Amino acid sequence: MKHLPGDTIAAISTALGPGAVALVRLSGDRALQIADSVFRGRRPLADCLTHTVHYGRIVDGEGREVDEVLATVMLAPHTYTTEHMIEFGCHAGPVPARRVLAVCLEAGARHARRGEFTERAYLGGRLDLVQAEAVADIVAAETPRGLEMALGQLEGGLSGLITEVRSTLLSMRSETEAAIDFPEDVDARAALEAIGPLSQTARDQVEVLLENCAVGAAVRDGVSIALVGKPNVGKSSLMNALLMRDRSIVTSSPGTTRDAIEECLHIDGVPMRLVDTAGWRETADEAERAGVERARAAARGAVLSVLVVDSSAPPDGEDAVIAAALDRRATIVVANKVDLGRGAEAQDFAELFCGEDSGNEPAVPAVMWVSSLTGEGLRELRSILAEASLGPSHSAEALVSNLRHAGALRRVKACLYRVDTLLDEGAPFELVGAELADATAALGEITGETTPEDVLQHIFERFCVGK
Ligand SMILES: Nc1nc2c(ncn2[C@@H]2O[C@H](COP(=O)(O)OP(=O)(O)OP(=O)(O)O)[C@@H](O)[C@H]2O)c(=O)[nH]1
Ligand SMILES: [Mg+2]
Repeated sequence: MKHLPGDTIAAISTALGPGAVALVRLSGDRALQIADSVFRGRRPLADCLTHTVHYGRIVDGEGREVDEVLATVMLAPHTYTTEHMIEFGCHAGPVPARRVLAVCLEAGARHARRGEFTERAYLGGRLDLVQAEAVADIVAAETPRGLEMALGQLEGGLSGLITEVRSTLLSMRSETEAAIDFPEDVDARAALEAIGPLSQTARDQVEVLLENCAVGAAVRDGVSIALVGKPNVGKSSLMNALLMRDRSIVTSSPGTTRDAIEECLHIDGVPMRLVDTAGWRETADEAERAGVERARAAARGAVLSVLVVDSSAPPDGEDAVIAAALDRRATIVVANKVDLGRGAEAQDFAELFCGEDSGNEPAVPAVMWVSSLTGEGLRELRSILAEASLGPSHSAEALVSNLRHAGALRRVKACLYRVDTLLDEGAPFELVGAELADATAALGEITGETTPEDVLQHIFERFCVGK
């Protein structure tokens, strides 16, 4: 995978299309030499100071002018790739940038593969793999919150936490190795006493990272929120009010919505996928029954459920049946139609989720009084939805949004549980050592120390050419 010295790459680094400036980038040992063979300015770029900008023209092999450019000189090692880099700022539009790139290629540069500039930053040791992947996420970020998360990872927040886990593993390994290598000097019981608590620490650290996985994925892809409830309580009206457009059909007859209707929405930079569902009820109508089945499935699949009830009447057995199918820790109760009055206390709705005996159990869902018709209470509901989607305690930089990272962390966790069992059973330290070696390797795959070649290829293929 290591690139050959002298292999200098070039690519257009800006999107092709109307705009003011397009960038053609060169990186590698011969970047200056190749640039000087096509650039005509007051002096050769090789004679210029690093991180300076110079006006000039690009000419082709026959001396014909190709474009007027600003050349930026950046000398190794303080560059994006850690190699010598030149960037030509050309006139935008597809033709000038392509022609400038073409003359650079004729002069000896090789066209860069997708993500090859970032790959060189990784190979040059400037970014670890988590940070390189964060670069791809920054480019792909669709919300301010997603961008914040990717920037946090680029600055090394996640890598820092992983380093902590690694150092705990390292301490465990050195204790284990000592017990293996010097059985006469190391008391087995003392070794066990040292390794046990470390193992607990490592498990806790991995657990925290894994908890953040789900939130990270939510920040990137949006949490799914199912709107469920009896027919006619105003689920579709609420969906439309939150979306601020007429997406779902609303009528005064119960059983209007038959299918699950999904729409994306951003609140405070948090992406969400709202699902309006059919009202739950026993029915002989085949299509409606299928709709109710989909509603149940939507509630099971959603990260969060919003149980919509009619605020103007006390909750009844039908509401209770629906509540029983929901996870109360992941449910918000919306008492809709508050413009018609409050037919019950908040407590009565919250108690849909508590049996007689469990009245003082924690995690009773919040009850929000809302009117989809007048808009009352919608602002509060929006902020509750955003907050509940993220959980308040998650710092953006340490969110694990990457499936690859989550998979590796789960392998580390499995190894640590096996270590515990081995310690309990008084198994030979060699077996413990082997598990710890596996855990360290799995962890190293996240930051790139032990990532297999094909995985690396796959990661950099996510980038565009020129990044
Ligand atoms: N006064 C009042 N009426 C509302 C409110 N929200 C909805 N409605 C009315 O209640 C009726 C049912 O609204 P929908 O949004 O279709 O109810 P739904 O829960 O989607 O019903 P199904 O799709 O049949 O399950 C309509 O006549 C709405 O205009 C509200 O906040 N206040
Ligand atoms: Mg509806």
